[in-house]
Amino acid sequence: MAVETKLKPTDYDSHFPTWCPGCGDYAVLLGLKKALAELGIKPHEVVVVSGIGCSGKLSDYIKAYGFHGIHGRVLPVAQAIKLSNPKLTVIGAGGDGDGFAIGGNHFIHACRRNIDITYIVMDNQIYGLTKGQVSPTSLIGHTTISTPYGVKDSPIDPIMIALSNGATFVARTFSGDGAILPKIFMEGIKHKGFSFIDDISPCVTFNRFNTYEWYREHIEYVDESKGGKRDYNVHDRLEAIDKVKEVKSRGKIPVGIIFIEQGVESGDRHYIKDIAPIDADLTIREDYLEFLKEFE
Ligand SMILES: Cc1ncc(C[n+]2csc(CCOP(=O)(O)OP(=O)(O)O)c2C)c(N)n1
Ligand code: SF4
Ligand SMILES: [Mg+2]
Repeated sequence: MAVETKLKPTDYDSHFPTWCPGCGDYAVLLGLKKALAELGIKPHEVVVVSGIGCSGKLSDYIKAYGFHGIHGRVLPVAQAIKLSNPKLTVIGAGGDGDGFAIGGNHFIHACRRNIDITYIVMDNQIYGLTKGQVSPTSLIGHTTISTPYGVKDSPIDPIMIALSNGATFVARTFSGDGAILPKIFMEGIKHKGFSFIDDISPCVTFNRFNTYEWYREHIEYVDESKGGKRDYNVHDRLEAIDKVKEVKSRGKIPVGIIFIEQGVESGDRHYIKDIAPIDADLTIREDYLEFLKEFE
């Protein structure tokens, strides 16, 4: 009889990362390995799809199937993989530039489609890989190499975008509190729909304004993860939106599990439920071959 051994985070070890020492992305990598091990999801059952940026290297640093895609296109690829083979656990990973600038439209549509993938954004409020340009989450006044007189535009709020466009699991983590990441990642992975996790992942090299210390002064847990207290119904979308507004009105950044829709299934509000997975019905392929004959 085969003996099942419990998986360990090291079972997902791949190349050693080339991120700068202290980069917040290390905590995401370790948190993800711990979450997958704890859930007993084997490396060959996972696909990590990443975009371009320092954060996008994550798919190279974890032993699993991987797709290091082009800038801003994490979500279409990740959703297509999940639809093609629903048995796989699909993780999307990228940066704030990747996901909210060039990939911003995909983010909105992934929220409303509710396909069962987990999307983790390593949000450092800067373009790290390209050496420190402004990103959609950079704060007003922040001077960067592309905004020498300070950022003029208001930052976007990814949590509010997710909440207002129908995402069914919305959370924020902070790489400075690494111990909390595996638990929230596990909840996101277990959730049967689109899970969005905005990880505050400080860039210690190119963002000298939003440092670990700065975040420690500004974050506020909305749940019991770390010293906080839940004082609203996490399953009520409008209450979650009100809570985020209230925390922000005090100049704070809400962190923790912010919203979980109950009773949803992947793609429940869409035609997607009716699409047969590729391996489920081989007649699809036969039809396709018939179709191709028309062009011979
Ligand atoms: C189509 C396209 N435009 C621009 C770039 C250049 N580029 C590479 S990474 C990047 C931004 C990375 O920022 P972010 O997504 O926040 O990731 P980080 O490096 O901060 O983790 C840009 C603009 C590119 N690779 N492809
Ligand atoms: S440049 Fe910034 S985001 Fe990139 S690895 Fe270094 S600390 Fe991390
Ligand atoms: Mg970034």
